[in-house]
Amino acid sequence: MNPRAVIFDAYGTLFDVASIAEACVGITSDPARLVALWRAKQLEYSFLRALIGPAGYVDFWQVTADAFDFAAQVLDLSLSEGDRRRALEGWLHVRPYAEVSAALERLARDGRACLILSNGSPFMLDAAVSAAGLADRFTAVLSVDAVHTYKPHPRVYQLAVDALGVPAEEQLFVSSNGWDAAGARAFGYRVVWVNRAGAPTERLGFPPDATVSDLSALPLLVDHPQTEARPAEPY
Ligand code: LAC
Repeated sequence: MNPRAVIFDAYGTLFDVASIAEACVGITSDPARLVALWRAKQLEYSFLRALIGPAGYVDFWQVTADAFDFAAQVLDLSLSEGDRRRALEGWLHVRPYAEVSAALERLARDGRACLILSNGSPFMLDAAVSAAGLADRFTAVLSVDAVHTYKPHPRVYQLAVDALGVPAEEQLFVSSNGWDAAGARAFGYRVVWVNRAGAPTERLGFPPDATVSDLSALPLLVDHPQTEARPAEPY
């Protein structure tokens, strides 16, 4: 593929959102269900706020707090302020997937710029990247907060083009979120979809250039222009 830079989505791609269940132990008998409901509502609110437009923007920390309160009410949880704070702070030390550090190290060794481009607000991203010990792996951590909207709005994908002065088609965008992969492809990036969960292909058009099951295959894919992982499934 030989891109000049590799742009990573954060949550679900580098960081395991399911690990936030550890911060919810003790507040519900089913932390995994709470986190699944929470994450789905968080994404829904981000899409809706982007559609509302500038008046609808609040940062991702607020979106995350609002989604938590909704999910907690669905499950009829009665929580103290301390419980709520502990759960929310789970996002500040969300665990990276096991293969992330080695994959980033390998990409950096080859001299490639690696960036994050995420819905996360800057302090959330900085905290998670630092807690994971990955701060020196990234050339830049870009947040949608700079443009007050959310993925998959094209203004977000423009951020990495502007930051690097490199056209989208010379960069590789990597996301585990199928809708994010489609948005980045529609914008013009080359795209790898990290289908960790064996999820069905999103019916959005704009299929990825390649699909991998985790990030360990990425350095090889990037270094060898002829190498393609499993080709994107036809629609
Ligand atoms: C992000 C969301 C999509 O990191 O998880 O941008």
